[in-house]
Order: sequence, then structure tokens, then C-alpha cells
Amino acid sequence: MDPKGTDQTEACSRHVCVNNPHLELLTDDVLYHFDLATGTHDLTAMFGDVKFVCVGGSAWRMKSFIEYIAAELNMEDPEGHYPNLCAGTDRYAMYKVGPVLSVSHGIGVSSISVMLNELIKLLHYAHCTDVKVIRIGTSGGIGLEPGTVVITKQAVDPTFRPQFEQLVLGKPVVRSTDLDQGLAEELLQCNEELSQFRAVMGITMCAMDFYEGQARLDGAFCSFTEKEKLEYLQKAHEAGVCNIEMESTVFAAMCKLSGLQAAVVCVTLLDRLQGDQLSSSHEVLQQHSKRAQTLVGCYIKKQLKAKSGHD
Ligand code: R2B
Ligand code: URA
Repeated sequence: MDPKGTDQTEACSRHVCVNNPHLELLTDDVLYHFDLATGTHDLTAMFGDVKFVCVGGSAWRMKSFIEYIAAELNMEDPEGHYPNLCAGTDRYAMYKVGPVLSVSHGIGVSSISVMLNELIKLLHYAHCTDVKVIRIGTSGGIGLEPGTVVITKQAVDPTFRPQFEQLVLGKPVVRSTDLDQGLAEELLQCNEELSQFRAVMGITMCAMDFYEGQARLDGAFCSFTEKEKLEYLQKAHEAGVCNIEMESTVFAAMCKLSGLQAAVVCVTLLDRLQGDQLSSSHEVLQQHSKRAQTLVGCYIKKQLKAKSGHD
């Protein structure tokens, strides 16, 4: 509790919180990997109206998401021009249409963590309020028909614990990976109304690697047998794990620390109990990848419609 009697969660309830006294000493905070800075950009003018942030691994997919959402919200640019707001760098790509921001995060915990540090500071400096952040991605399913969308109930580490551990000054710091349950339920409800494909709510395991880290037999190296692989995936299945990807734990942990409502929505591209290789056709993989976007697009549209009804 701080001296005013409000705890961090309460203080963060509408705003995007940072928790770093050193930031106050900076006259210009350079968000290096976005090529944006507080000294050179009016972040409030650029981003102050953001209410939904969608993040996903690939820059190409996040551009296609903003084009899709622009059409859904009748906010299309007449010339079809959606500028990359981070054009000065090729680390991440960022697009904005009305209250929706779409940002790429690359592959894995360290890549998304760098992006989220700068995104959280950006939203904080821009004085954004009531922001929801949704990761839309791909994953490997466990015992699910490929193309099933998983809305994450809880993100867990490779030992099935609901936590994210990071070494800070050489010592382990453990953070909770709770996600917003209300938001997850709303997304599931949205999928029932959409009724175009199957979505389930389940536990998502976050791996540090695509190959051995996800019990794959097809990497450049493999230190286990097929039997050991299947035993591990079976154990994951019994622990309630529905899918495996590479960012959910740090995403959940960082959003929770900053008071952001967060959700993870990933389509499964294959059933890991059946194999390791992504051998479906490009068209099928593309169609399946679009499902998380369709569901989140539907959710955003519904939310904005409900809000305009109240205004
Ligand atoms: C899912 O897919 C990517 C690896 O191919 C990774 O970013 C993830 O979480
Ligand atoms: N992304 C992953 O991290 N794993 C998969 O199996 C598929 C997509």
C-alpha cells in the first residue's frame, strides 16, 4: 500500500502503469525499438485515443489485421494507405486505425518483452485509459482439431506452473501470469455469436523455443526419444494444456504489472499429438491464422457498438 492507501492495482485501474522511479529523471525517453521518443513525438496526440491494442508475431499479419479492422469499422483509408508508425526501424511494425493499435512482436519471450516495455511506456506517456491488449497468434494444439482457436485461461511455463521467471541482476524474479477472466469469457461468447469455427478456453503453455523446447523431434538437435516426447505432451494434456506457443507467460505477466486487461487468442495450426511439421498447405495455414483476427475483430466491433449506444 502507498501512503494514500491505494495499492498498485487500484491506482492502475484505468491508466497504464509503469513502476520505475528512474523514468522521472529522463527529460527525453527514447523508445528505441519503435523509433519514437517523448522529446520528438507528441505521444498523447498520436496515441491518446487507443483503447484496443492487438499484438502478434509477424509484421505482415499485423498489417493485414489493421486493414481488416479498418474495413470492419468502416474506417478504411480511401487510398488503402496504412502507414507503419515505426517506419524508422525494422524491429517492430505498428499500425493504427481509430482506437485500434496493431503491433508486431517477433518470436519469443525476449522479443515480445522488449516490445512490451516500450509499448507500456508509450501508452503511459500518451495518457491512455481503459486499454485492452490482446495477443492474436498461432500455436500448436494438443488433442485439438487444427484450426481450433484457444482463448487462454491461464498461461503456464514448461513445467506447467502459472508463472514467469526472469533473471534480474542474476537473481530469479517470479511473476504471476494471470489474465483477465472477464475478457476471456467475453471473447468466448463472441465466438459463439460468430459461429464460424470452434473456440475453446484452456491453458496455454509458453515455451522458450520452437523445437526441443516444444518437444519436437525435427529440430537440428534432439536429446529425447519419441516415447519421451509423447509422455511429456500427454502430461501437458493431463495438466489441462490445450496449446503451446512462445510469448504468453511474459505477455500476461507484463500486462498484469501495468494494470492492462489482457487476453491471448491463438489458433492451433496442427495437433502436436499427431506430429511436429507444419505440412498443411499455405492456403489452409493462412485461413486458420485469420481465425484469431476474425474473432478479435468481432469483439472490438461489438465493444465499440455497445459504447456508441451508451454515448
Ligand atoms: C507462435 O508461432 C511462432 C513460432 O512459429 C511464435 O511466435 C509463437 O508463439
Ligand atoms: N507456433 C508455435 O510456437 N508452435 C507451433 O507448434 C505452431 C506455432
